[in-house]
Amino acid sequence: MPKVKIFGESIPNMPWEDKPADCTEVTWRHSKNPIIKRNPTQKCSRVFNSALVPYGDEFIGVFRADHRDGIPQIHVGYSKNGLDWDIENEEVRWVDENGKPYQPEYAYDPRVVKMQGEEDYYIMWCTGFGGPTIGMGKTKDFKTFTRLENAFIPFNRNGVLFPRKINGNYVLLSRPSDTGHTPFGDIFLSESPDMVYWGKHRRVMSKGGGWWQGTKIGAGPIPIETSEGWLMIYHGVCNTCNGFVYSTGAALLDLDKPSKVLYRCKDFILTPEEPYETTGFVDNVVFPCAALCDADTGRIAMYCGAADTYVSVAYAQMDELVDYIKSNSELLHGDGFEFR
Ligand code: BMA
Repeated sequence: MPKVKIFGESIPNMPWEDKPADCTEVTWRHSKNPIIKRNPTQKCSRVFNSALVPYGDEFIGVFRADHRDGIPQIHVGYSKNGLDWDIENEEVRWVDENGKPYQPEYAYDPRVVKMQGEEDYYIMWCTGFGGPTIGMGKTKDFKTFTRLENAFIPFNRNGVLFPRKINGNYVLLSRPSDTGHTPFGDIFLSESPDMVYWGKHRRVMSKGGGWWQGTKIGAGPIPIETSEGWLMIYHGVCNTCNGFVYSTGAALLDLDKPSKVLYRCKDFILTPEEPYETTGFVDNVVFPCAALCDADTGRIAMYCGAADTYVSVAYAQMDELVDYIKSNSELLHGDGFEFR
């Protein structure tokens, strides 16, 4: 049993490999990465920045797939082991709450969560709405998909819902941005009683500190609830002569007031190193959008987009990761600054 209690489900069939004996890092990569390669279906030329949930005793994924015209849409995929995926060639077809077709102009970087106490799985993505912002939808069966109101007006990205209501409200992390390859950005939090009206905005965490996260940061997988706080895995970006570099970081947020940062690891926990991360459509990108965590063993499998071209998996152990975050923590001015 892990020392850190995980308030989540048992996922005995999740992907896992033990840490290699010579590994000195807090995370390690799946030995057969990338698990999704180029051209996985006729229509999809590149699949990356994607998410999944356990579904029965298998897994269902929502994939960001860039089509041959370069425009991204969300595709559903199925897997028995979380590693070998059967991705549908046709994109998700959304309808509004009256059943009328309501297809996003483009859709990228989806996250998916089973909301505690509800039958619905919520999907969030970056949607075209006269500029990028947070699209929101739900499904019970991954066959019919209903769009909800967009959470925000443009420009915003990286919308990530917590897996349960907190103090009676839905809680959404997001990263206000601009219309292009945004050169700034902090993680904010907003609350809603009904998934329609969002308010009580708070700034959770600001960019800065270590240079790897000096340009912008954005939430990644659905936060994982533990006895030490919400584990928030996120991406941090630095700017270089050759463009942005996307690494992965981790922090712990207060369980009742998640706008309050308890610990924030000053160092990245994953950064582009392997060829599939350093070379692709966009070089030097590791972009986590989902994490499976087995409550019984503390095993974590992070699903990352790699170089805007592939999907890869990296592993961590909850106890070790929490220790690492706490013993390398450095809060910045602005972290939880506006929490009340
Ligand atoms: C961001 C998003 C991500 C992408 C990243 C690196 O702005 O568009 O989808 O992975 O840039 O290109």
